[in-house]
Amino acid sequence: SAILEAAEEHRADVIGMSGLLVKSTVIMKENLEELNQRQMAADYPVILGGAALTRAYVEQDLHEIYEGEVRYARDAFEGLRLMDALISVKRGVPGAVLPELKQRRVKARPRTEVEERPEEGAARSDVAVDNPVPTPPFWGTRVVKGIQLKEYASWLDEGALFKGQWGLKEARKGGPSYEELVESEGRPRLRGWLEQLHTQNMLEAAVVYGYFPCVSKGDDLILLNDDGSERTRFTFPRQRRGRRLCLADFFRPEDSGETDVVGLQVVTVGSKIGEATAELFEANAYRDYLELHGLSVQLAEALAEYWHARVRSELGFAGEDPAEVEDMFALKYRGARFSLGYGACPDLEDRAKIAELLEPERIGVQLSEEFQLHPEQSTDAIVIHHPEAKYFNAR
Ligand code: B12
Repeated sequence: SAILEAAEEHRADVIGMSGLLVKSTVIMKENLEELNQRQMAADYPVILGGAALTRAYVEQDLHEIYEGEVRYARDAFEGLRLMDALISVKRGVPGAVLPELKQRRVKARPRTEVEERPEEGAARSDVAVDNPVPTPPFWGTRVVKGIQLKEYASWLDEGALFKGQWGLKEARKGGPSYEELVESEGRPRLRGWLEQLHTQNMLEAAVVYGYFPCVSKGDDLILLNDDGSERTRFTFPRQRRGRRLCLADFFRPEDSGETDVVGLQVVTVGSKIGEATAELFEANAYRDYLELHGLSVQLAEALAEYWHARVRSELGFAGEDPAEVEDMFALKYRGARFSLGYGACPDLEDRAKIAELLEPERIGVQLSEEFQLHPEQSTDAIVIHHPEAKYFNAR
């Protein structure tokens, strides 16, 4: 594979892989098996990181498989410590050892991708079935291009950007506080970047979205054709305890004789900004890379949130929106936007159904075989208008 070729070419000491989606953890496992097969495991210690991984999965499950060293890095700093240790061991520095693996506790695995069917006859939740069903302004799909940054910039979640992406935090007691850092660094840098994005025309925000007639049946959401026949079907997992929620419950049951409406959307901020971040990375301008990449992904999220607000307005209940943007991020509006791969709808394979319905190629977005959207700064969602629809974990 490309990774192994690059490792050989650059005579790498260690191979590092990053997994953002659960799917990528499966690919990592295959890569380790390939290293075993090619008898390269002894030459290449591997460090793994990323949101989709857990320490247990790497240091227990993958450790059992891989014939070389494989370690988990929670963040870049742990990655650096591991690098130091691995290199010292390799150079034969006296007394050099790798940090010990964490003790095996319960057998933990990453969230499985295999669908677990609920037991037969699992009861529906108590979600109301008499909520009003709004009428959409049109049925089918629409493409919207040329959305200006000023339209969605106010939807940027500064906390997620500054803390989650830029890593702003109080460094030590007595040093500047988070709030001070936001004022002195966060906001000025953000303003600078946004201006640059604007003047260099680096954002190409576009949306494809639509409204589809639908009903539910058990754990299924069934999208309908004009003549009422089935167009496509999503099967969602149901909670095994508590309220026994399932996304299907937020839609009118088939036997009610009524039809409901579901919104679907794919948004992207385009590919130019991804190219710009790649250039910064190539130029070893890591701080700028990290900032711009982090901003670009949060802008994708902001665009998704902005468009969801548009959908609420088109469905006629934007009047219930809270006044403060922070309350928007806390989901204090009617309904919710569920992205595939998250707790209530974990199966990334379902993204193919959204792609088929919305044809995001029309805004330059492709779904890869690993069910990832390209460009990276894109996200899809199922928009549900039911007042009780809020995030939950189904597995
Ligand atoms: C921001 C975000 C987004 C952004 C940007 C994603 C991106 N490409 O960066 C946007 C809005 C675009 C997005 C979209 C999606 N996302 Co998202 N997203 C996140 C979120 C909230 C943060 C990720 C992030 O950027 N973190 C900041 C970076 C710097 O951290 P990091 O990647 O973890 O890396 C650090 C460490 O892990 C470590 N590390 C990472 N790799 C490596 C490698 C080595 C060698 C070392 C040493 C260290 C190391 O070092 C880094 C610095 O400390 C996570 C949840 C979470 N809290 O992690 C979900 C998450 C990754 N997303 C998720 C999902 C499902 C999606 C979507 C599929 C949703 C959808 N249906 O549209 C899409 C996929 C996008 C696509 N193109 O197809 C899931 C993935 C789980 C899964 N089922 O696979 C997550 C885990 C959320 C969740 N809890 O379910 N997402």
